[in-house]
Amino acid sequence: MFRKPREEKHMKDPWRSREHCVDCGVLGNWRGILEGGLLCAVVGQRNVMGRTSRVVVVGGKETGKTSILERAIFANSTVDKQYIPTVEDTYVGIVETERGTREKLRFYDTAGLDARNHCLPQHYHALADGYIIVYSISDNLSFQLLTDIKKDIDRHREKKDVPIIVLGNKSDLAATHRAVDTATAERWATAEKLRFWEVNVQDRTLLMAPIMNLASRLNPQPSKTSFPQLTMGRKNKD
Ligand SMILES: Nc1nc2c(ncn2[C@@H]2O[C@H](COP(=O)(O)OP(=O)(O)OP(=O)(O)O)[C@@H](O)[C@H]2O)c(=O)[nH]1
Ligand SMILES: [Mg+2]
Repeated sequence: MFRKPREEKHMKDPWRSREHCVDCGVLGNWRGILEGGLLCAVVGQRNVMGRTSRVVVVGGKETGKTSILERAIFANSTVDKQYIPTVEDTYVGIVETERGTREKLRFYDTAGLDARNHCLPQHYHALADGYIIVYSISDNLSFQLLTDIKKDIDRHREKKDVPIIVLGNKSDLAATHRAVDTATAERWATAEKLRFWEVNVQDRTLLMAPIMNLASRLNPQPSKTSFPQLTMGRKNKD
Protein backbone atom coordinates (compact mmCIF):
# COMPACT_ATOMS: atom_id res chain seq x y z
CA MET A 1 0.00 0.00 0.00
CA PHE A 2 2.75 2.47 0.89
CA ARG A 3 4.91 3.99 -1.75
CA LYS A 4 8.44 5.17 -1.16
CA PRO A 5 8.46 8.93 -0.66
CA ARG A 6 9.26 10.51 -4.00
CA GLU A 7 11.90 12.73 -2.41
CA GLU A 8 14.18 9.74 -1.95
CA LYS A 9 14.52 9.52 -5.67
CA HIS A 10 15.98 13.00 -5.77
CA MET A 11 18.47 12.28 -3.01
CA LYS A 12 20.53 10.52 -5.69
CA ASP A 13 21.15 13.90 -7.20
CA PRO A 14 24.03 15.43 -5.19
CA TRP A 15 22.68 18.94 -5.59
CA ARG A 16 19.32 18.00 -4.22
CA SER A 17 20.71 16.12 -1.25
CA ARG A 18 22.09 19.33 0.24
CA GLU A 19 20.40 20.85 3.23
CA HIS A 20 17.13 22.43 2.20
CA CYS A 21 17.31 21.36 -1.38
CA VAL A 22 16.20 17.77 -1.05
CA ASP A 23 12.74 18.44 -2.28
CA CYS A 24 12.53 21.81 -3.91
CA GLY A 25 12.95 23.20 -7.35
CA VAL A 26 12.82 26.75 -8.60
CA LEU A 27 10.31 27.85 -11.18
CA GLY A 28 9.65 31.08 -12.85
CA ASN A 29 12.82 32.52 -14.27
CA TRP A 30 14.93 31.60 -17.22
CA ARG A 31 17.92 30.59 -15.12
CA GLY A 32 15.71 28.26 -13.14
CA ILE A 33 14.28 26.81 -16.32
CA LEU A 34 17.64 26.33 -18.00
CA GLU A 35 19.26 24.80 -14.97
CA GLY A 36 16.36 22.47 -14.43
CA GLY A 37 15.55 23.71 -10.97
CA LEU A 38 19.08 23.43 -9.61
CA LEU A 39 19.17 27.12 -8.83
CA CYS A 40 17.74 26.38 -5.41
CA ALA A 41 20.87 24.39 -4.63
CA VAL A 42 22.89 27.52 -5.28
CA VAL A 43 20.79 30.07 -3.47
CA GLY A 44 19.28 27.79 -0.85
CA GLN A 45 16.16 29.25 0.71
CA ARG A 46 17.43 32.82 0.86
CA ASN A 47 15.09 35.44 -0.56
CA VAL A 48 12.11 33.15 -0.13
CA MET A 49 9.17 34.95 1.38
CA GLY A 50 7.36 33.90 4.56
CA ARG A 51 4.78 31.18 4.53
CA THR A 52 4.39 28.04 2.43
CA SER A 53 1.18 27.91 0.40
CA ARG A 54 -0.52 24.55 -0.07
CA VAL A 55 -1.78 23.71 -3.52
CA VAL A 56 -3.91 20.65 -4.21
CA VAL A 57 -3.54 19.19 -7.71
CA VAL A 58 -6.73 17.39 -8.71
CA GLY A 59 -8.24 15.87 -11.86
CA GLY A 60 -9.11 12.72 -13.73
CA LYS A 61 -6.90 9.66 -13.95
CA GLU A 62 -3.93 9.81 -16.33
CA THR A 63 -4.50 13.46 -17.17
CA GLY A 64 -0.86 14.24 -16.38
CA LYS A 65 -0.96 15.75 -12.88
CA THR A 66 2.21 13.99 -11.76
CA SER A 67 3.94 14.66 -15.08
CA ILE A 68 3.19 18.38 -14.79
CA LEU A 69 4.71 18.57 -11.29
CA GLU A 70 7.74 16.47 -12.22
CA ARG A 71 8.35 18.58 -15.30
CA ALA A 72 7.67 21.99 -13.78
CA ILE A 73 9.62 21.50 -10.57
CA PHE A 74 12.41 19.09 -11.49
CA ALA A 75 12.46 19.32 -15.31
CA ASN A 76 11.95 15.54 -15.33
CA SER A 77 10.20 13.99 -18.28
CA THR A 78 7.73 11.17 -17.77
CA VAL A 79 7.13 10.63 -21.47
CA ASP A 80 8.26 7.13 -22.50
CA LYS A 81 8.38 6.09 -18.84
CA GLN A 82 6.02 3.56 -17.33
CA TYR A 83 2.80 5.13 -16.05
CA ILE A 84 2.41 4.72 -12.28
CA PRO A 85 -0.95 5.80 -10.82
CA THR A 86 -0.50 8.17 -7.90
CA VAL A 87 -1.68 7.27 -4.43
CA GLU A 88 -0.50 10.51 -2.82
CA ASP A 89 2.66 12.62 -3.11
CA THR A 90 3.97 16.03 -2.20
CA TYR A 91 6.37 18.32 -4.02
CA VAL A 92 7.89 21.58 -2.87
CA GLY A 93 8.89 24.30 -5.29
CA ILE A 94 10.13 27.86 -5.01
CA VAL A 95 8.09 29.88 -7.45
CA GLU A 96 8.86 33.36 -8.68
CA THR A 97 5.72 35.49 -8.69
CA GLU A 98 4.67 38.10 -11.22
CA ARG A 99 5.92 40.74 -8.70
CA GLY A 100 9.36 39.12 -8.63
CA THR A 101 9.14 37.74 -5.09
CA ARG A 102 9.91 34.08 -4.42
CA GLU A 103 7.31 32.00 -2.69
CA LYS A 104 7.39 28.46 -1.42
CA LEU A 105 4.56 26.25 -2.63
CA ARG A 106 3.82 22.73 -1.43
CA PHE A 107 1.92 20.78 -4.07
CA TYR A 108 -0.27 17.84 -3.06
CA ASP A 109 -0.43 15.38 -5.95
CA THR A 110 -3.62 13.35 -5.59
CA ALA A 111 -4.95 10.06 -6.96
CA GLY A 112 -6.82 10.48 -10.24
CA LEU A 113 -10.61 10.74 -10.12
CA ASP A 114 -13.08 8.97 -12.40
CA ALA A 115 -16.84 8.71 -12.98
CA ARG A 116 -17.34 6.47 -9.95
CA ASN A 117 -14.96 8.27 -7.68
CA HIS A 118 -15.32 11.93 -8.58
CA CYS A 119 -14.69 13.64 -5.24
CA LEU A 120 -11.43 14.55 -3.63
CA PRO A 121 -10.97 13.10 -0.12
CA GLN A 122 -12.20 15.77 2.30
CA HIS A 123 -8.94 16.35 4.16
CA TYR A 124 -7.43 17.99 1.06
CA HIS A 125 -10.03 20.74 1.19
CA ALA A 126 -9.15 21.48 4.80
CA LEU A 127 -5.52 22.12 3.91
CA ALA A 128 -5.85 23.73 0.46
CA ASP A 129 -4.85 27.36 -0.04
CA GLY A 130 -5.31 26.90 -3.80
CA TYR A 131 -6.07 24.32 -6.47
CA ILE A 132 -4.78 23.23 -9.85
CA ILE A 133 -7.51 21.32 -11.72
CA VAL A 134 -6.17 19.23 -14.59
CA TYR A 135 -7.96 17.55 -17.48
CA SER A 136 -6.56 16.00 -20.64
CA ILE A 137 -7.55 17.47 -23.99
CA SER A 138 -7.67 13.89 -25.30
CA ASP A 139 -10.12 12.65 -22.67
CA ASN A 140 -13.62 14.09 -22.67
CA LEU A 141 -14.56 12.34 -19.42
CA SER A 142 -11.73 14.13 -17.62
CA PHE A 143 -13.23 17.42 -18.89
CA GLN A 144 -16.74 16.41 -17.76
CA LEU A 145 -15.33 15.80 -14.29
CA LEU A 146 -14.37 19.46 -13.93
CA THR A 147 -17.95 20.45 -13.11
CA ASP A 148 -18.16 18.04 -10.17
CA ILE A 149 -14.67 18.93 -8.98
CA LYS A 150 -15.48 22.65 -9.03
CA LYS A 151 -18.80 22.11 -7.21
CA ASP A 152 -17.01 20.03 -4.59
CA ILE A 153 -14.40 22.78 -4.07
CA ASP A 154 -17.11 25.45 -3.82
CA ARG A 155 -18.97 23.42 -1.22
CA HIS A 156 -15.90 23.17 0.95
CA ARG A 157 -14.39 26.60 0.55
CA GLU A 158 -17.67 28.29 1.57
CA LYS A 159 -17.16 32.00 0.99
CA LYS A 160 -13.34 31.93 1.18
CA ASP A 161 -11.55 33.24 -1.88
CA VAL A 162 -9.34 30.32 -2.93
CA PRO A 163 -7.32 30.71 -6.14
CA ILE A 164 -8.05 27.98 -8.68
CA ILE A 165 -6.51 27.45 -12.11
CA VAL A 166 -7.51 24.98 -14.82
CA LEU A 167 -4.98 23.23 -17.04
CA GLY A 168 -5.96 21.40 -20.22
CA ASN A 169 -2.97 19.08 -20.53
CA LYS A 170 -1.46 17.13 -23.48
CA SER A 171 -1.87 19.97 -25.96
CA ASP A 172 1.08 18.46 -27.86
CA LEU A 173 -1.09 15.58 -29.09
CA ALA A 174 -2.12 15.55 -32.73
CA ALA A 175 -5.51 17.05 -33.59
CA THR A 176 -6.87 13.55 -34.25
CA HIS A 177 -6.47 12.77 -30.53
CA ARG A 178 -8.25 15.90 -29.37
CA ALA A 179 -11.57 15.26 -27.62
CA VAL A 180 -12.08 18.68 -25.97
CA ASP A 181 -11.80 21.79 -28.08
CA THR A 182 -10.15 24.89 -26.70
CA ALA A 183 -13.18 27.15 -27.15
CA THR A 184 -15.45 24.81 -25.15
CA ALA A 185 -12.96 24.67 -22.29
CA GLU A 186 -12.48 28.43 -22.39
CA ARG A 187 -16.24 29.00 -22.23
CA TRP A 188 -16.56 26.72 -19.21
CA ALA A 189 -13.65 28.38 -17.40
CA THR A 190 -15.00 31.88 -18.11
CA ALA A 191 -18.44 30.91 -16.83
CA GLU A 192 -16.83 29.59 -13.65
CA LYS A 193 -14.57 32.70 -13.41
CA LEU A 194 -11.42 30.55 -13.55
CA ARG A 195 -8.13 31.17 -15.35
CA PHE A 196 -7.45 28.50 -17.97
CA TRP A 197 -4.38 27.39 -19.93
CA GLU A 198 -3.70 24.59 -22.37
CA VAL A 199 -0.31 23.06 -21.59
CA ASN A 200 1.81 20.00 -22.20
CA VAL A 201 4.80 18.56 -20.44
CA GLN A 202 6.95 18.54 -23.58
CA ASP A 203 7.13 22.34 -23.37
CA ARG A 204 8.17 23.27 -19.86
CA THR A 205 7.92 27.01 -20.48
CA LEU A 206 4.14 26.63 -20.97
CA LEU A 207 3.84 25.43 -17.37
CA MET A 208 5.47 28.52 -15.89
CA ALA A 209 2.81 31.18 -16.51
CA PRO A 210 -0.06 29.33 -14.83
CA ILE A 211 1.99 28.36 -11.77
CA MET A 212 3.40 31.87 -11.45
CA ASN A 213 -0.14 33.25 -11.68
CA LEU A 214 -1.28 30.93 -8.91
CA ALA A 215 1.73 31.80 -6.71
CA SER A 216 1.03 35.51 -7.21
CA ARG A 217 -2.61 35.15 -6.22
CA LEU A 218 -1.70 33.03 -3.21
CA ASN A 219 0.68 35.74 -2.05
CA PRO A 220 -0.90 39.10 -2.86
CA GLN A 221 0.99 42.27 -2.08
CA PRO A 222 0.22 43.24 1.52
CA SER A 223 -2.05 46.23 1.61
CA LYS A 224 -0.42 49.47 2.79
CA THR A 225 -3.14 50.00 5.35
CA SER A 226 -2.51 46.67 7.13
CA PHE A 227 -0.46 48.31 9.91
CA PRO A 228 -2.12 51.65 10.63
CA GLN A 229 -0.29 51.99 13.93
CA LEU A 230 3.06 52.09 12.14
CA THR A 231 2.03 54.96 9.92
CA MET A 232 0.82 57.17 12.79
CA GLY A 233 3.08 60.00 13.84
CA ARG A 234 4.34 60.56 17.39
CA LYS A 235 1.63 61.69 19.70
CA ASN A 236 1.99 65.36 20.54
CA LYS A 237 1.73 65.65 24.31
CA ASP A 238 1.61 69.47 24.38
N1 LIG B 1 1.59 13.42 -24.91
C1 LIG B 1 1.55 13.75 -23.62
N2 LIG B 1 1.52 12.78 -22.69
C2 LIG B 1 1.46 13.15 -21.39
C3 LIG B 1 1.48 14.50 -21.00
N3 LIG B 1 1.41 14.55 -19.64
C4 LIG B 1 1.37 13.28 -19.23
N4 LIG B 1 1.40 12.43 -20.26
C5 LIG B 1 1.35 10.97 -20.20
O1 LIG B 1 0.09 10.59 -19.63
C6 LIG B 1 0.24 9.45 -18.78
C7 LIG B 1 -0.30 9.75 -17.39
O2 LIG B 1 0.53 10.74 -16.80
P1 LIG B 1 0.56 10.97 -15.22
O3 LIG B 1 1.34 12.19 -14.98
O4 LIG B 1 0.97 9.74 -14.50
O5 LIG B 1 -0.99 11.22 -14.96
P2 LIG B 1 -1.71 11.44 -13.57
O6 LIG B 1 -2.81 12.40 -13.80
O7 LIG B 1 -0.74 11.79 -12.52
O8 LIG B 1 -2.31 9.98 -13.32
P3 LIG B 1 -2.95 9.46 -11.91
O9 LIG B 1 -1.92 9.62 -10.87
O10 LIG B 1 -3.30 8.03 -12.18
O11 LIG B 1 -4.18 10.26 -11.68
C8 LIG B 1 1.74 9.10 -18.78
O12 LIG B 1 1.95 8.08 -19.69
C9 LIG B 1 2.41 10.39 -19.25
O13 LIG B 1 3.64 10.17 -19.91
C10 LIG B 1 1.54 15.52 -22.01
O14 LIG B 1 1.55 16.73 -21.80
N5 LIG B 1 1.57 15.06 -23.31
MG1 LIG C 1 -0.31 10.91 -10.78
